[in-house]
Amino acid sequence: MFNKKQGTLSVILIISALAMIQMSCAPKTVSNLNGEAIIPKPVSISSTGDIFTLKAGTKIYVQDESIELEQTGQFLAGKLRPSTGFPLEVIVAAEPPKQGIYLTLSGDRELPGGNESHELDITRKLVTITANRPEGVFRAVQTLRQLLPSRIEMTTPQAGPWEIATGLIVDHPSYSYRGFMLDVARHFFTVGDVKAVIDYLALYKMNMLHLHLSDDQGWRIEIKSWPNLALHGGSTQVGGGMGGFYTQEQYSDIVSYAQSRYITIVPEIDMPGHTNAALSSYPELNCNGKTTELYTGTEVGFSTLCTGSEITYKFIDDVFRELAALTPGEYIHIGGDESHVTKIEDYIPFVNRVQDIVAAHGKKVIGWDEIALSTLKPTAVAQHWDNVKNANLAVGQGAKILMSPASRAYIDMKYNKETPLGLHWAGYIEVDTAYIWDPETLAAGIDKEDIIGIEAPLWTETITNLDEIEYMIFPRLPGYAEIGWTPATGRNWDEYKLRLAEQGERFRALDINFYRSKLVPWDTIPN
Ligand code: TNX
Repeated sequence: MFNKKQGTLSVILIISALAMIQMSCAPKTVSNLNGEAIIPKPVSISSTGDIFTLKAGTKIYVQDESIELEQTGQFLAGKLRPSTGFPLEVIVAAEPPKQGIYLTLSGDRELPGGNESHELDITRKLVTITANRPEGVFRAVQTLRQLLPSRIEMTTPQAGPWEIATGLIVDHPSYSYRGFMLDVARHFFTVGDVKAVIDYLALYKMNMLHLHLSDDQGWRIEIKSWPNLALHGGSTQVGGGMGGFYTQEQYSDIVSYAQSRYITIVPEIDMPGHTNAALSSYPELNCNGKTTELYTGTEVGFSTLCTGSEITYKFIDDVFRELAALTPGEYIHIGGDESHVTKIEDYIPFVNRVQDIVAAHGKKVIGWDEIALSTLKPTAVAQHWDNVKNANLAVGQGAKILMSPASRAYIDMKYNKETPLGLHWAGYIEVDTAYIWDPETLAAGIDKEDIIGIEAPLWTETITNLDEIEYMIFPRLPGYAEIGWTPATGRNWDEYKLRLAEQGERFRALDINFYRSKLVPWDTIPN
């Protein structure tokens, strides 16, 4: 029987329930995959106008192929569970499912664009991620994260709905090396800090993390055959703080954490300059046999290994043997920059010999652009930071270039005069300056085929903790990721800044400390 009172009550209940849904999160009225603020911008997106909804019963299926797909399935579930509160079971499937999320390899259907190439095919019931290799599946999972509302990144339960616009995304990177460098020598950062950075790189599909492990102010990796390097050379930092170093076990933990996100660690031991921490740990490395004092200032270019002495090469051989054993990646970085007190006639044979040592341990050399003054091996990579002449010398020898032009890519440069952190010797780098450049047209004589990719180095003379790292890298890092991933023809600042503005909500959900550049319309974000 209809009861008027009950009827009124239920109408009120229905209306307030609807209002609550409305208030919590308005459901998508228009679904347009093409309008999503993905960074880096995918190569191709086509929208089909429908909606896929992640629900309490959604399952993540992985093709019965490799343990790696299952790990990536677990990575995805681990990201989605805290905010959705859904169980999101990961299931190994022999057959493609009818609904849910399905991670699969392309098998015979090789997608163009290499190992990281992938597709996301999103229909009303099913999201299918297909890639040539597991690393492509992992990259696609980052796109999926960005297609969900920003609050998906939060670690406490949030209100749904968890909707994704339907359509097809086909994607692959422009450059195979898309990197970031963290200077852990000027200031030491914990394993936890480095892992946080690795997670930020992963979200924007970056794939290389260069760790600057030694400099005048500190030696940060345990070398068992030369224990004093870390024990003494790692005992301080810029400003005189405690410093620190990674034991080999901790370092391996960083390497495997990165590996699980398909990020390669490139370890750097800088030489023959930038070596005071080593010179201070072992007197025999100095030409005069005397120990130097530890150094906590920020000058550069005053130290050098003794290039004429055999013990120097024994030291380098031991260090690179141990380091190579900890390094699954193909590269070891030998530094080579700003050796102002090494005579050029000593520097050239030194770098040549160090290249042989690295090769003997099965690795390829990367070095700052000055290494091009020596005879480069064809597999060597010169990291262009300063002198275009050096980069041209490298190309002339058949070597490849890693692009880190200081005036564009040095993420330790201040945004503007008011920026409290960072340096400005290479200029001020606002978010637009960081974004609007193209590696292949930057320097005469260096073309696309000469370039392996780009890297944004964070030198840490003025940076002391993760909060400060975040402030310098956000919001510039996603721009470098896009320069490395998206072809220049697909990049435009006026369009990019709108996508970046939407990423601001994601930074907040991830609790990232970022610079609110006035050039970016962060209209939804209070300061
Ligand atoms: C130059 S870049 C250096 C570093 C400093 C940096 C500060 C390079 C290869 N050498 O030693 O930390 O400038 O921006």
